[in-house]
Amino acid sequence: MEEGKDEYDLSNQKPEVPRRRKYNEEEENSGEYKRKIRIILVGRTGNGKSAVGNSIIGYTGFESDLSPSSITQKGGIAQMMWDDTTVIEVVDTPGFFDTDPKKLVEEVALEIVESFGMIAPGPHVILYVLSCSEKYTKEEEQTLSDFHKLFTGDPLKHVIACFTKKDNLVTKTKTKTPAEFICEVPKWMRDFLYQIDNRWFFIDNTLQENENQWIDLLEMVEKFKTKYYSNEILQDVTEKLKLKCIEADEKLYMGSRKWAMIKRNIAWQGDIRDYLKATFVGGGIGSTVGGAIGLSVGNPVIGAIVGGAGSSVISNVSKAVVRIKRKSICVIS
Ligand SMILES: Nc1nc2c(ncn2[C@@H]2O[C@H](COP(=O)(O)OP(=O)(O)O)[C@@H](O)[C@H]2O)c(=O)[nH]1
Ligand SMILES: [Mg+2]
Repeated sequence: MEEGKDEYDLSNQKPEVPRRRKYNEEEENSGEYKRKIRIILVGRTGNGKSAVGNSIIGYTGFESDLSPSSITQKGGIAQMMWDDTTVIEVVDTPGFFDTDPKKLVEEVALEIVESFGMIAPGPHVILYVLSCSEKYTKEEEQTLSDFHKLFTGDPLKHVIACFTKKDNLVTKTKTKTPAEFICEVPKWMRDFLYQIDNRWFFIDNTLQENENQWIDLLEMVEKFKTKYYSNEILQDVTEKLKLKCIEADEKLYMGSRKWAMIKRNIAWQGDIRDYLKATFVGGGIGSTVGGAIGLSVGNPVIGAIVGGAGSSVISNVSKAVVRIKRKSICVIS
């Protein structure tokens, strides 16, 4: 040993950075991974959902638009292999809650169910994306109550609040720490953070290498060893997916490539469209805006879900949808 050098001095040993790589879809067939963590990104358009998704997976899997004139409203699914053991599956969502009023009711309903199909049987983590660069508006507060209408039951124990645009906390004139920022958020948001046991995270998505931010975030995510979140809509969508497996007369594993394909296409299947009409349009919309598919209304789905009879519309209509008998042909991961 060198003179004067402490045997236990580890300062020269860089901690090993956990590896992440793009998940190869071919690997889906083998299903050889220890666990899969499903994360759904929700929040208002422009808050940075797609950018967070890309920061997590480490490649451009989602379209994150810089130009305000061409706001992207697309959802999608992308995966990353973490440390060769854990598949991180991220589902990005279009801004359900701030939908373009010109969008058709059916379109938004399809988007929701498509996203729910992709995240089926349910997300382990709901990343509620907020931005720390703008003042919070009434719409942002409204988004939270709309979120509860869509994510019924007990979603909060799965939620992490993710504040993007951390770089904006540092300006020429002042610097704020995330904790200082949190002290100044409006009461409704403080209450929300309290309800999620203060699981908040700040991220700067502009950093080229993202440094180790994604590791810190995934370490937070990792703590969710609990069962995934589900609700009536997710259960129904999952039943539909299982039916597709049965129809295909194959033993399909959730996690298989084919399963992933089915998930991607689920919302466009004829019976899913029927399901949607029954769930969203036939029930709620009918009571509020006349039931015509194609009607253009502000925030239509939320209107559809809560329209008239409050949140019970979901369960009532959902229960009316013919339930498919479970067959143990699909394996839930
Ligand atoms: N400065 C900065 N801009 C960000 C950050 N995250 C996202 N953005 C920008 O915010 C805008 C909206 O991001 P996007 O991911 O498309 O938001 P989405 O509509 O919620 O998916 C884009 O112009 C992004 O480049 C961040 O951490 N810092
Ligand atoms: Mg986006």
